[in-house]
Amino acid sequence: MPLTKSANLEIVDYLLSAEREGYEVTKVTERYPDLTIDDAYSLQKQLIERKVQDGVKRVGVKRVGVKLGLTSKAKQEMMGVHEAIYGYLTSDMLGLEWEPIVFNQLIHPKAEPEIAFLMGEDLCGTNLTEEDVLKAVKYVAPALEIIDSRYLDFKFTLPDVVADNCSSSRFIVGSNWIKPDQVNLANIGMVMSKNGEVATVGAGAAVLGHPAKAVAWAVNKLGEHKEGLKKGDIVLTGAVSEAISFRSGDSIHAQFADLGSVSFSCS
Ligand code: OOG
Ligand code: MG
Repeated sequence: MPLTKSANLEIVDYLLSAEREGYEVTKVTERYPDLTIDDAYSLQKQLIERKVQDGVKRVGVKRVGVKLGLTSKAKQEMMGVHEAIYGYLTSDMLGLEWEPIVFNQLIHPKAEPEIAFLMGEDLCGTNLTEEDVLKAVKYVAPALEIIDSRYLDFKFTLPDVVADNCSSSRFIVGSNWIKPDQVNLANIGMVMSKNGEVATVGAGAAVLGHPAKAVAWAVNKLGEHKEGLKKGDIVLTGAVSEAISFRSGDSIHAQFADLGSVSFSCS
């Protein structure tokens, strides 16, 4: 049975309050065990619309791009969810390398090293390939995503995580923007360190074989809902290794071969 309008509103409120106030909540599927993936993507859309509407009244929150999740084996094994997902990036999530992330605004954050794309053209369709994606990408850059599931102990099922906008919380893009044809994105190696010690290693190919292939998957999925990527969008193509937890006082650094590095500290 589809969710009623009031159930939709209630779940969106539930997840948005948990994010705003920084507390954990039980999974949506505990109350709604029949929640489908389609219901979950619809909840995600309503959640982003609400965030943008509420934000306009306060600080002007805008949609700025799309993120992919669970595109790597390492992440799928880690979370016990074996399917890729997508969510939205909004302007309030954008962190800066020189501005510490404030730990007490978050619940149980983790950092993920990712390759970011900046779109030079709109891209919409249901049959697009890796090559189509690469043609529409203007620049690639190193990035760190901070995920912070609103669910208890960071545990969820596929519909839960989709409804929660794929655990999105913050993201930081490094300042080294390069043209996509100047690097072999699948071969790029990455080392992520916490407080100067190596924490995880990965490579561009970890993301469904090639980050552009992962983006083609997401665009085709978005296309089924008559949506797509827009010129100027930032796309986080998915973690190239496991995520690592951090807390106040920690600093995280991801070094990508050919792409340069990106880092943040947490206050
Ligand atoms: C879901 C989001 C995963 C990625 O890059 O794989 C993600 C989660 O693990 O909480 O953003
Ligand atoms: Mg991610």
